[in-house]
Amino acid sequence: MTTIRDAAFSLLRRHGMTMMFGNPGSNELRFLQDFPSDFRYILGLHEGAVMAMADGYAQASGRAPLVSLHSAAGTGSSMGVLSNTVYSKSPVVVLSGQQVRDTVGQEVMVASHDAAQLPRPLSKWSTEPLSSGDVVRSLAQAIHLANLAPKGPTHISVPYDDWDQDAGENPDFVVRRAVTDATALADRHLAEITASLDAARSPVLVLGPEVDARHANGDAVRLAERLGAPVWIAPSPARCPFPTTHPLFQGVLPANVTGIAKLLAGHDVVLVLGAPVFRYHHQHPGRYLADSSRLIHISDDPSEVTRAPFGDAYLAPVDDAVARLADSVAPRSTPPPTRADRTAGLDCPDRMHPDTVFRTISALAPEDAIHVVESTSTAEAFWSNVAIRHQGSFYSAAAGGLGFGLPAAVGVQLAQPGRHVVASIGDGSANFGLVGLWTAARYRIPVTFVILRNGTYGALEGFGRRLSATGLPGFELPDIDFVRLANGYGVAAESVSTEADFRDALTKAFAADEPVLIEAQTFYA
Ligand code: TZD
Ligand code: CA
Repeated sequence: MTTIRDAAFSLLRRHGMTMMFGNPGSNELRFLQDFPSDFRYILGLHEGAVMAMADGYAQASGRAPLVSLHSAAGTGSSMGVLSNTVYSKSPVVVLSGQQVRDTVGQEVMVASHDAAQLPRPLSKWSTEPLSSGDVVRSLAQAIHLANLAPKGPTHISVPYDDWDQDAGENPDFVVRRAVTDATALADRHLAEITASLDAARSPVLVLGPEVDARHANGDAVRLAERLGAPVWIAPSPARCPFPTTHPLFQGVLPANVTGIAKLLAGHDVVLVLGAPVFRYHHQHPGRYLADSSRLIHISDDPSEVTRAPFGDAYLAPVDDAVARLADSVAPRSTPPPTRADRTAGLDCPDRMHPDTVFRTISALAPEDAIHVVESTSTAEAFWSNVAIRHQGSFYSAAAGGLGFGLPAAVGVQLAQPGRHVVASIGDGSANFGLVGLWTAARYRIPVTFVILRNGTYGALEGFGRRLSATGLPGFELPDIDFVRLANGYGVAAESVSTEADFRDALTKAFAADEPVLIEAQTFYA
């Protein structure tokens, strides 16, 4: 007899989903029993960290992991991070354990009442199969949907007495079927966009996370160079789609209407590739775009193309579109644009400016290092100082939900064991995912964690000023000792307050084959 559990593991194996992140409870044990030796289970000590590790792994490997969570309480604990996962479009399949089928209606202990509903606004699809006979097919649907564009998290809740049932005579059909995304921009649409770009006096490119997710970075460079077009990264970036060292690179667009309209005003055609139009944050009412500009938007996401309030959109995969546009547009020779110079901030005697932290990281990290960043007030310092040259080199919380960065770095490092991962995390943000340190130590995952300790929720001070919100309660964070916290989780750590000491600490951390935490004393700037 093939059990539903056997069939489920065959299905996961067939889709290369042998990496599992989890935190178990009583409902999950019958699924996890006799754990197959070709699977790997990474334990996280809180579901937020579990979800972030899985999200980082999914983004950096391009492969969907399975996330095994306890019923309502466990799944519920993951949802802050899940708010990022749905926007980073990470293919993650969440499997929640459920009480015995016949008892859920009575709401016995650890039954999840209305389980499919629980993570619904934050997942692409969520289900609890109506019978044990539909578990394997439902799991397959969750896997296919997570992996089809736009990718994203899916959720399935399975009562634990289902796993030992007979899978019946058809599970092999479900296990072996393939579902392929065969969509591409039609030739006539390619010709339309090409004609608009060729007719443009001054085109500009705005690139989003999908370019990096689909490994279209190289073709984006080709397209920009053919057009001689300056390149911006779409606001609040979760990934880096273009080399920041390239002469056509301009920077990251600000997350407000008037700021973007002003920076794009001189361009008659704005081509947005693989980003929402736009993910604003700060309220600055105004016209979206100059009247003389036209915006063309290419994305594989029906929600993204339909919810945008301006521009003409094409629903298409961006890698194919960029590659073909780079071949089809007429080459032109335009002198490269200039980038405004910025003066770096100065250190205090016993604290570093964030510019110093990122300049030092960039100077000492290997050139293909991967940066996972969750340090909210230092975005400008990061983008002004850190050189990013390759695909898959930057990850940040796609919806700004803290608790992603620190554990996500652990998942990214698992996915990319050949590259160094540097996690630059604020002293506020770090506490939302600190338990990720334990997983890094437990499995010897050699991330370099840099905690920027400015002693405050810095970004909220800035927001407070913008919103003219006075008389706020204190946002200071004194007396958090990250060296002792890291040591408590089994991670070696030291605290530094000068550039020279930071250089020494980083050099040692990059040479180590285990996780290291550096608490960098900084100030809010
Ligand atoms: N809770 C969660 C889960 N996500 C959030 N984004 C917030 C609260 C609100 N929040 C921000 O948006 S930024 C921030 C908070 C609390 C402060 C982060 O402080 P930090 O970085 O020390 O990590 P800075 O550089 O000091 O701002
Ligand atoms: Ca801080």
